[in-house]
Amino acid sequence: MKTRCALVIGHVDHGKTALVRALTGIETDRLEEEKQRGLSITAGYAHHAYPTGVLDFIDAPGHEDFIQAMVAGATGAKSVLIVISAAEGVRAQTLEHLCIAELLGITNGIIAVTKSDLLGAAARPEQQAKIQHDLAHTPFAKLPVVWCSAQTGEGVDALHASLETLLSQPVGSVGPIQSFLPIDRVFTLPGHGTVVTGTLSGQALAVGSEAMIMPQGRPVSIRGLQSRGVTRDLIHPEERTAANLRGVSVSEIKRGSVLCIAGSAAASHCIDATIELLPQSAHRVRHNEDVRVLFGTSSEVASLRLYGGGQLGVGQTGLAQLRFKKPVVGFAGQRAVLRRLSPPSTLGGAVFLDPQAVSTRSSDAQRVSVLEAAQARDAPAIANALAKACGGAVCLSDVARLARLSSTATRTLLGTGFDALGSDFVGSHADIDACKSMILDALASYHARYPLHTAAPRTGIARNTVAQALLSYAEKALLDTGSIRLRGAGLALSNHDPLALLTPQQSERIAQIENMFRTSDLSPPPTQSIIQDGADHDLLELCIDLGRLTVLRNVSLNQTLVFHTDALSAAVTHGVCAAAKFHHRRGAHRPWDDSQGHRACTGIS
Ligand SMILES: Nc1nc2c(ncn2[C@@H]2O[C@H](COP(=O)(O)OP(=O)(O)OP(=O)(O)O)[C@@H](O)[C@H]2O)c(=O)[nH]1
Ligand SMILES: [Mg+2]
Repeated sequence: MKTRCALVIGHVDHGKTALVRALTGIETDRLEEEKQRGLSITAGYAHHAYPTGVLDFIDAPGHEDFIQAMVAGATGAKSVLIVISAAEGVRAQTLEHLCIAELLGITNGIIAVTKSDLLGAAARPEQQAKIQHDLAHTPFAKLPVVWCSAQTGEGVDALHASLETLLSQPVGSVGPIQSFLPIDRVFTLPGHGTVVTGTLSGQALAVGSEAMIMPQGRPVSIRGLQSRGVTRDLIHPEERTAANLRGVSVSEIKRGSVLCIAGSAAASHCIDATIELLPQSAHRVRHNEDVRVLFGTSSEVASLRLYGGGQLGVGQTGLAQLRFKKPVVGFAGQRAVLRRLSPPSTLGGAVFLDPQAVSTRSSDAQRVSVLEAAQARDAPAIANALAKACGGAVCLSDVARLARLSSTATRTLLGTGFDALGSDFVGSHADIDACKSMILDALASYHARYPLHTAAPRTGIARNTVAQALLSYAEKALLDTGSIRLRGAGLALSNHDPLALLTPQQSERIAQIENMFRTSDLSPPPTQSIIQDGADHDLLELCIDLGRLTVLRNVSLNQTLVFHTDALSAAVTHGVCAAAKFHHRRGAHRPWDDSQGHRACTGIS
């Protein structure tokens, strides 16, 4: 069954509520105050079933004091029913509502010229021409026009016929990837508990789903669902939804909270966005200016931090970070309305690029590159821009969020230009190759500097701009191809051979040192008695690195001795443990421990 949600907008008192009542038989002004004042204050909800599907109507209040309620009502709507009084024509709030609908990306729909009973047939062509003239500069100029009257019922059938066509009209997808229900009402139903309502977007929502109330991060489960008063197991996107929740009380949920699938959204103080100021706005915005941001059912104050600083003039577009005073939750692609704080007026709109941004300097050029790629929804460009900002290892879920794609679709789009570095990280071939070259260069220069060291310590290899995940991946690739090898805890170029680099004098001296340890069997001399200078120390270390000498440390006596490896092997072969023998001789109470490995002898002198 097709469903569509139409936002009913127009100037105050032009007859929106009366027309919705005439179309659906449902009274949307339910508050006592609304009935007494004859004025809509909050959005009202009604629906009508057509042979081809069901249309939900969100009746927005027309008064300019209730713009916030109008924007909250617009959440989830994909079409507009523009209501214009035949007697008055286009007025200020008509234009402001149209402007907000355009900022929210809702531009398809129907124009109903209502209260036709107040205008004689002869005057109608002129009024229609005037209305079309007044709308000429808007994207709504070409929408079908239906004359009607809630009072007499004239044109209501024609309006129904026109509205039914909305069900089959395609609209651009600006929804979230997963189920996302901005909450517009919360109440307790006796015998059932907490119920929230809203217009669903993203994916279908099912009974039993493990969900979350955001930004509070409150886990809840969905006990029951209803749409238009009918109990359902599954609700589809764009349908009005009432969800009975387990695990949360009414007082924990605020207007502006969102019901979403657990783990699918995260709260943040910062949202990066494209900002567009209306050409007709009377005000420009300055870097760091506080503005009111209306999005979903939220209305929050944020400091508008323009990337590049300065100011944004009317009719201009720029990138900005919205810094909120408290955590908020949105989705990439979500549209928002920006309002001046005082006196309130609509400044322009925003399209969220990254709803989980972190606080960023406005001069950060790398972040601007990421956001420009996000504007184009170009997954490889986003990944490359992120790679520059985060050392080459890019979190796949970050790319997916910014590209507004699922992880699977993102991985496919990144294609063969990227390798998986770990469960959720990817790196470009260019960055992987650059990292491999960096490792090879670093090892070559280490070997040139310390030719007698068998390996370079790993800590010295990476520049701190390289992500650990990328480094590990490149290292493993070089090990797999045999370009480098592991030596103890260090790395070496495979062709590095310290013995081949010894001078004749060094070769002679290393043989002497080795021989002294070999002949002393299991009673090795203290190393201090053998080592004469720094050059000897390097040769001793080389013997240890090559495994010709072995370092053993007595933990409890805090002693370290060096044995010739042949002596230890012979002892083991003859069933006599060198360690045990030494243990007996020295009266040690703890076994020997070589857990520090060969390089542990670095401190011997
Ligand atoms: N003559 C005539 N009066 C109408 C018609 N439709 C509505 N009205 C009257 O116009 C007034 C305003 O109607 P509403 O439907 O409350 O207008 P609204 O646009 O919902 O007003 P807000 O929600 O406050 O912006 C009421 O007194 C209605 O009785 C119509 O078709 N013909
Ligand atoms: Mg009304």
